[in-house]
Amino acid sequence: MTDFQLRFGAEVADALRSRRPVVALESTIVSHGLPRPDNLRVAREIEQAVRDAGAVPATIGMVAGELVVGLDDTQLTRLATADGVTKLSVRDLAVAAAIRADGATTVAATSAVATAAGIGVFATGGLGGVHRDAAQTFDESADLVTLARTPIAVVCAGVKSILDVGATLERLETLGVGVVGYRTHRFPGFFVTDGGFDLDWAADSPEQVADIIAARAEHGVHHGGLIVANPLPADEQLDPALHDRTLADGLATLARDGITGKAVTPFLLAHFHSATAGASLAVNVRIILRNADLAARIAVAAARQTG
Ligand code: PSU
Ligand code: MN
Repeated sequence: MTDFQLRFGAEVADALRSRRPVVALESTIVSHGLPRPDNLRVAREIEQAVRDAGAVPATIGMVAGELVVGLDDTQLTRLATADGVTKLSVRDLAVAAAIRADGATTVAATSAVATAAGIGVFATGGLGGVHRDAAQTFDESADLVTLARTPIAVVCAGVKSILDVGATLERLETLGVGVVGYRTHRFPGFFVTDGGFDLDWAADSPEQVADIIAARAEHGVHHGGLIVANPLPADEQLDPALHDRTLADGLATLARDGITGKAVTPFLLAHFHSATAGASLAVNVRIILRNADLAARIAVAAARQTG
Protein backbone atom coordinates (compact mmCIF):
# COMPACT_ATOMS: atom_id res chain seq x y z
CA MET A 1 0.00 0.00 0.00
CA THR A 2 2.26 2.74 -1.18
CA ASP A 3 0.22 4.45 -3.82
CA PHE A 4 -2.09 6.78 -1.96
CA GLN A 5 -2.13 10.34 -3.18
CA LEU A 6 -1.05 12.19 -0.04
CA ARG A 7 -0.83 15.80 1.04
CA PHE A 8 1.70 16.41 3.81
CA GLY A 9 1.55 19.09 6.46
CA ALA A 10 4.71 21.22 6.20
CA GLU A 11 6.11 20.25 9.58
CA VAL A 12 5.55 16.54 9.01
CA ALA A 13 7.11 16.65 5.53
CA ASP A 14 10.13 18.39 6.99
CA ALA A 15 10.46 15.91 9.87
CA LEU A 16 10.21 12.89 7.57
CA ARG A 17 12.79 14.35 5.19
CA SER A 18 15.27 14.90 8.00
CA ARG A 19 14.39 11.56 9.67
CA ARG A 20 13.15 13.12 12.86
CA PRO A 21 10.65 11.08 14.94
CA VAL A 22 7.02 11.30 13.79
CA VAL A 23 3.92 9.75 15.38
CA ALA A 24 0.75 9.13 13.37
CA LEU A 25 -2.60 9.92 15.05
CA GLU A 26 -6.08 8.95 13.89
CA SER A 27 -9.06 11.24 13.37
CA THR A 28 -12.01 8.86 13.95
CA ILE A 29 -11.27 9.15 17.63
CA VAL A 30 -11.78 12.93 17.21
CA SER A 31 -14.83 12.98 14.94
CA HIS A 32 -16.69 9.88 16.16
CA GLY A 33 -15.01 8.54 19.32
CA LEU A 34 -15.13 11.56 21.64
CA PRO A 35 -18.10 13.81 22.44
CA ARG A 36 -18.24 17.43 21.28
CA PRO A 37 -17.09 19.99 22.27
CA ASP A 38 -14.31 18.22 24.20
CA ASN A 39 -13.10 16.38 21.11
CA LEU A 40 -11.23 19.34 19.56
CA ARG A 41 -9.50 20.26 22.81
CA VAL A 42 -8.46 16.63 23.29
CA ALA A 43 -7.23 16.35 19.70
CA ARG A 44 -4.92 19.30 20.34
CA GLU A 45 -3.79 17.86 23.68
CA ILE A 46 -2.87 14.57 21.99
CA GLU A 47 -0.66 16.43 19.52
CA GLN A 48 0.90 18.37 22.39
CA ALA A 49 1.66 15.14 24.27
CA VAL A 50 3.57 13.88 21.23
CA ARG A 51 5.52 17.15 21.02
CA ASP A 52 6.29 17.16 24.74
CA ALA A 53 7.95 13.76 24.33
CA GLY A 54 10.10 14.99 21.45
CA ALA A 55 8.29 13.85 18.29
CA VAL A 56 6.20 15.52 15.58
CA PRO A 57 2.47 14.63 15.52
CA ALA A 58 0.89 13.67 12.19
CA THR A 59 -2.87 13.54 12.59
CA ILE A 60 -4.30 11.87 9.49
CA GLY A 61 -7.69 12.55 7.91
CA MET A 62 -9.44 13.45 4.68
CA VAL A 63 -10.35 17.04 3.84
CA ALA A 64 -12.43 17.64 0.71
CA GLY A 65 -11.22 14.36 -0.78
CA GLU A 66 -7.55 14.89 0.00
CA LEU A 67 -5.73 12.54 2.37
CA VAL A 68 -3.75 14.78 4.69
CA VAL A 69 -0.81 13.53 6.76
CA GLY A 70 -0.39 16.18 9.43
CA LEU A 71 -3.65 18.15 9.57
CA ASP A 72 -3.18 21.82 10.41
CA ASP A 73 -5.33 23.39 13.11
CA THR A 74 -7.97 24.65 10.65
CA GLN A 75 -8.32 21.17 9.14
CA LEU A 76 -8.38 19.52 12.56
CA THR A 77 -11.10 21.95 13.67
CA ARG A 78 -13.11 21.15 10.55
CA LEU A 79 -12.98 17.38 11.16
CA ALA A 80 -13.84 17.88 14.84
CA THR A 81 -16.78 20.25 14.34
CA ALA A 82 -18.27 19.98 10.82
CA ASP A 83 -21.40 17.99 10.10
CA GLY A 84 -21.15 15.09 7.69
CA VAL A 85 -17.60 13.95 8.46
CA THR A 86 -17.66 10.32 7.36
CA LYS A 87 -15.96 7.48 9.23
CA LEU A 88 -13.43 6.03 6.79
CA SER A 89 -11.93 2.57 6.91
CA VAL A 90 -9.54 1.46 4.17
CA ARG A 91 -12.25 0.44 1.73
CA ASP A 92 -13.93 3.85 2.01
CA LEU A 93 -10.89 5.96 1.09
CA ALA A 94 -11.25 5.83 -2.69
CA VAL A 95 -14.99 6.50 -2.71
CA ALA A 96 -14.61 9.41 -0.30
CA ALA A 97 -11.73 10.85 -2.33
CA ALA A 98 -13.71 10.63 -5.56
CA ILE A 99 -16.67 12.52 -4.14
CA ARG A 100 -14.39 15.03 -2.34
CA ALA A 101 -15.73 14.14 1.09
CA ASP A 102 -14.49 15.12 4.52
CA GLY A 103 -13.61 12.00 6.47
CA ALA A 104 -12.07 10.71 9.67
CA THR A 105 -9.72 7.74 9.37
CA THR A 106 -10.05 4.68 11.62
CA VAL A 107 -7.13 2.67 12.98
CA ALA A 108 -7.21 0.62 9.77
CA ALA A 109 -7.17 3.58 7.39
CA THR A 110 -4.73 5.59 9.51
CA SER A 111 -2.31 2.63 9.65
CA ALA A 112 -2.44 2.14 5.90
CA VAL A 113 -1.92 5.83 5.14
CA ALA A 114 0.80 6.29 7.77
CA THR A 115 2.71 3.32 6.35
CA ALA A 116 2.43 4.74 2.85
CA ALA A 117 3.77 8.02 4.23
CA GLY A 118 6.79 6.30 5.82
CA ILE A 119 5.66 6.65 9.42
CA GLY A 120 6.32 3.63 11.62
CA VAL A 121 4.65 4.47 14.94
CA PHE A 122 0.99 5.28 15.59
CA ALA A 123 -0.83 6.16 18.81
CA THR A 124 -4.53 5.60 19.39
CA GLY A 125 -6.91 4.82 22.26
CA GLY A 126 -8.41 1.42 21.59
CA LEU A 127 -8.31 -0.88 18.61
CA GLY A 128 -11.36 -2.22 16.82
CA GLY A 129 -11.85 -5.97 17.11
CA VAL A 130 -14.26 -8.88 17.12
CA HIS A 131 -17.73 -7.92 18.36
CA ARG A 132 -19.44 -10.06 20.97
CA ASP A 133 -22.07 -11.45 18.64
CA ALA A 134 -19.65 -11.95 15.74
CA ALA A 135 -20.52 -15.64 15.46
CA GLN A 136 -23.92 -14.51 14.15
CA THR A 137 -23.21 -11.07 12.70
CA PHE A 138 -19.64 -11.54 11.35
CA ASP A 139 -18.91 -8.09 12.82
CA GLU A 140 -15.13 -7.92 13.01
CA SER A 141 -13.33 -4.59 12.59
CA ALA A 142 -11.27 -4.12 9.44
CA ASP A 143 -8.57 -2.88 11.85
CA LEU A 144 -7.55 -6.52 12.34
CA VAL A 145 -7.11 -7.61 8.72
CA THR A 146 -5.48 -4.30 7.85
CA LEU A 147 -2.90 -4.71 10.61
CA ALA A 148 -2.15 -8.17 9.23
CA ARG A 149 -0.64 -6.53 6.14
CA THR A 150 0.56 -3.19 7.44
CA PRO A 151 3.97 -2.88 9.12
CA ILE A 152 3.30 -0.28 11.78
CA ALA A 153 3.61 -0.22 15.57
CA VAL A 154 0.28 0.77 17.15
CA VAL A 155 0.29 1.92 20.76
CA CYS A 156 -3.15 1.37 22.28
CA ALA A 157 -4.81 0.35 25.56
CA GLY A 158 -5.97 -2.96 24.12
CA VAL A 159 -9.59 -3.20 23.04
CA LYS A 160 -12.72 -2.08 24.82
CA SER A 161 -14.72 -4.67 26.66
CA ILE A 162 -17.61 -3.77 24.32
CA LEU A 163 -15.84 -6.37 22.15
CA ASP A 164 -15.09 -10.07 22.58
CA VAL A 165 -11.56 -9.60 23.90
CA GLY A 166 -10.58 -13.28 23.76
CA ALA A 167 -11.81 -13.69 20.18
CA THR A 168 -9.95 -10.52 19.17
CA LEU A 169 -6.69 -11.90 20.57
CA GLU A 170 -7.26 -15.22 18.76
CA ARG A 171 -7.82 -13.38 15.47
CA LEU A 172 -4.68 -11.29 15.99
CA GLU A 173 -2.74 -14.52 16.47
CA THR A 174 -4.22 -16.07 13.32
CA LEU A 175 -3.51 -12.92 11.33
CA GLY A 176 0.12 -12.78 12.47
CA VAL A 177 -0.15 -9.44 14.24
CA GLY A 178 2.40 -9.12 17.06
CA VAL A 179 1.12 -8.17 20.51
CA VAL A 180 3.47 -6.96 23.22
CA GLY A 181 2.37 -5.71 26.63
CA TYR A 182 4.07 -2.55 27.85
CA ARG A 183 5.34 -3.47 31.31
CA THR A 184 2.59 -6.09 31.62
CA HIS A 185 1.81 -9.67 30.67
CA ARG A 186 -1.95 -9.00 30.71
CA PHE A 187 -3.85 -7.59 27.74
CA PRO A 188 -5.53 -4.32 28.83
CA GLY A 189 -9.28 -3.76 28.44
CA PHE A 190 -9.15 -0.04 27.64
CA PHE A 191 -11.31 1.49 30.46
CA VAL A 192 -10.15 -1.33 32.71
CA THR A 193 -6.51 -2.14 33.36
CA ASP A 194 -6.84 -5.89 32.90
CA GLY A 195 -8.86 -7.23 29.97
CA GLY A 196 -8.75 -10.75 31.35
CA PHE A 197 -6.19 -12.46 29.10
CA ASP A 198 -2.48 -13.27 29.26
CA LEU A 199 0.11 -12.06 26.78
CA ASP A 200 3.19 -14.02 25.74
CA TRP A 201 5.45 -11.00 25.47
CA ALA A 202 6.16 -7.81 27.35
CA ALA A 203 8.55 -4.91 26.77
CA ASP A 204 9.72 -2.63 29.53
CA SER A 205 11.10 0.46 27.82
CA PRO A 206 10.62 2.50 24.63
CA GLU A 207 14.12 1.38 23.61
CA GLN A 208 13.09 -2.25 23.86
CA VAL A 209 10.04 -1.64 21.68
CA ALA A 210 12.32 0.10 19.17
CA ASP A 211 14.59 -3.00 19.29
CA ILE A 212 11.58 -5.18 18.47
CA ILE A 213 10.62 -2.95 15.54
CA ALA A 214 14.20 -3.10 14.24
CA ALA A 215 14.38 -6.88 14.73
CA ARG A 216 11.19 -7.35 12.73
CA ALA A 217 12.71 -5.54 9.77
CA GLU A 218 16.00 -7.44 10.12
CA HIS A 219 14.19 -10.77 10.22
CA GLY A 220 12.01 -10.15 7.22
CA VAL A 221 8.76 -9.47 9.07
CA HIS A 222 7.62 -6.80 6.65
CA HIS A 223 3.90 -7.33 6.48
CA GLY A 224 2.19 -7.38 9.82
CA GLY A 225 1.69 -4.78 12.49
CA LEU A 226 2.88 -4.75 16.08
CA ILE A 227 0.45 -3.86 18.84
CA VAL A 228 2.01 -2.26 21.90
CA ALA A 229 -0.61 -2.67 24.63
CA ASN A 230 -0.26 0.06 27.24
CA PRO A 231 -2.62 -0.38 30.22
CA LEU A 232 -3.91 2.39 32.45
CA PRO A 233 -2.58 2.13 36.03
CA ALA A 234 -5.16 0.32 38.19
CA ASP A 235 -5.89 3.39 40.31
CA GLU A 236 -6.88 5.37 37.20
CA GLN A 237 -9.27 2.87 35.59
CA LEU A 238 -13.03 3.33 35.30
CA ASP A 239 -14.85 1.94 38.33
CA PRO A 240 -15.40 -1.71 37.28
CA ALA A 241 -18.97 -1.86 38.66
CA LEU A 242 -19.97 1.30 36.75
CA HIS A 243 -18.21 -0.11 33.71
CA ASP A 244 -20.11 -3.41 33.79
CA ARG A 245 -23.48 -1.71 34.26
CA THR A 246 -22.87 0.74 31.41
CA LEU A 247 -21.73 -2.03 29.11
CA ALA A 248 -24.81 -4.18 29.79
CA ASP A 249 -27.13 -1.20 29.09
CA GLY A 250 -25.28 -0.28 25.91
CA LEU A 251 -25.38 -3.81 24.49
CA ALA A 252 -29.11 -4.08 25.29
CA THR A 253 -29.86 -0.77 23.51
CA LEU A 254 -27.80 -1.82 20.52
CA ALA A 255 -29.85 -5.01 20.14
CA ARG A 256 -33.18 -3.25 20.78
CA ASP A 257 -32.53 -0.47 18.23
CA GLY A 258 -31.02 -2.80 15.64
CA ILE A 259 -27.81 -0.77 15.24
CA THR A 260 -25.34 -2.50 12.89
CA GLY A 261 -22.29 -1.97 10.68
CA LYS A 262 -19.92 0.89 11.20
CA ALA A 263 -22.41 2.68 13.49
CA VAL A 264 -21.90 0.09 16.23
CA THR A 265 -18.57 1.30 17.64
CA PRO A 266 -19.41 5.06 17.68
CA PHE A 267 -22.79 4.25 19.28
CA LEU A 268 -21.23 2.29 22.12
CA LEU A 269 -18.54 4.92 22.71
CA ALA A 270 -21.16 7.71 22.88
CA HIS A 271 -23.29 5.58 25.22
CA PHE A 272 -20.38 5.22 27.65
CA HIS A 273 -19.70 8.94 27.63
CA SER A 274 -23.31 9.94 28.33
CA ALA A 275 -24.17 7.10 30.74
CA THR A 276 -21.15 7.69 32.99
CA ALA A 277 -21.68 11.48 33.10
CA GLY A 278 -18.17 12.23 31.92
CA ALA A 279 -16.30 9.65 34.01
CA SER A 280 -15.49 7.51 30.96
CA LEU A 281 -14.43 10.61 29.01
CA ALA A 282 -11.84 11.55 31.62
CA VAL A 283 -10.49 8.00 31.58
CA ASN A 284 -10.52 7.92 27.79
CA VAL A 285 -8.51 11.14 27.58
CA ARG A 286 -5.93 9.87 30.07
CA ILE A 287 -5.51 6.71 28.00
CA ILE A 288 -4.92 8.57 24.75
CA LEU A 289 -2.48 11.04 26.26
CA ARG A 290 -0.48 8.23 27.84
CA ASN A 291 -0.41 6.35 24.54
CA ALA A 292 0.67 9.46 22.64
CA ASP A 293 3.51 9.97 25.11
CA LEU A 294 4.68 6.34 24.87
CA ALA A 295 4.43 6.30 21.07
CA ALA A 296 6.53 9.46 20.86
CA ARG A 297 9.19 7.97 23.13
CA ILE A 298 9.25 4.83 20.96
CA ALA A 299 9.58 6.96 17.81
CA VAL A 300 12.43 8.92 19.41
CA ALA A 301 14.22 5.67 20.38
CA ALA A 302 13.69 4.23 16.89
CA ALA A 303 15.03 7.39 15.23
CA ARG A 304 18.12 7.28 17.47
CA GLN A 305 18.85 3.69 16.43
CA THR A 306 18.59 4.35 12.71
CA GLY A 307 19.96 7.90 12.75
N1 PSU B 1 -12.21 1.89 19.91
C1 PSU B 1 -12.12 2.88 20.84
N2 PSU B 1 -12.22 4.18 20.42
C2 PSU B 1 -12.38 4.51 19.10
C3 PSU B 1 -12.44 3.45 18.14
C4 PSU B 1 -12.35 2.17 18.59
O1 PSU B 1 -11.97 2.59 22.00
O2 PSU B 1 -12.47 5.70 18.76
C5 PSU B 1 -12.54 3.79 16.67
C6 PSU B 1 -11.17 3.61 16.01
O3 PSU B 1 -11.02 4.59 15.00
C7 PSU B 1 -11.27 2.23 15.39
C8 PSU B 1 -12.70 2.21 14.97
O4 PSU B 1 -10.40 2.02 14.30
O5 PSU B 1 -13.39 2.85 16.03
C9 PSU B 1 -13.22 0.80 14.75
O6 PSU B 1 -14.49 0.86 14.19
P1 PSU B 1 -15.13 -0.48 13.58
O7 PSU B 1 -15.41 -1.34 14.77
O8 PSU B 1 -16.38 0.00 12.89
O9 PSU B 1 -14.12 -1.04 12.65
MN1 MN C 1 -17.90 -3.43 12.48
